[in-house]
Amino acid sequence: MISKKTAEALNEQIGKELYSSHLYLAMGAYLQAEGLPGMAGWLKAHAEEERGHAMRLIKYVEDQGAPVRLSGIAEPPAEYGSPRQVFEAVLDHERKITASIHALVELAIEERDFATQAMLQWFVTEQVEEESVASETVAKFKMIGGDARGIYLLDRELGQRK
Ligand code: OFO
Repeated sequence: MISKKTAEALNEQIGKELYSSHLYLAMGAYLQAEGLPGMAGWLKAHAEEERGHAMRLIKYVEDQGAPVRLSGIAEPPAEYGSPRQVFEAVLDHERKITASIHALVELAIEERDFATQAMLQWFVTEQVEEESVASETVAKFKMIGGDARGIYLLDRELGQRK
């Protein structure tokens, strides 16, 4: 059994994961409209992953016999200045999600809640991967600068994500 405070914090995290999914879907739609289907596909696949993160947390809260409470999902931005800005926003968002996961771990440690600590380890590892992929992509955009051929090739590369 998890504490009421932990259940509330996990429910908040579920809301954040669902917002991440929404955000990446909106970013994908923006890039599709910009004529970059590879980058759009990458973000849409990422949106699916975020939904998976929410589902993983929902299952854990259910398994602990605590109530699942879904909040409304805020409207994500629909416009960005450039494809590079989209991926900078992804990196920034993932850093915030990492901080949020770490705060959950801190709470679980404080409460000597070993099961929640163990469950959260998966998310701690996942966030390392998420930040690393986003930051590599931002680095590639910096290398390319405004070169249209570079953008075209990066679109193709990101489009290979399954
Ligand atoms: Fe769920 O990791 Fe990204 O946001």
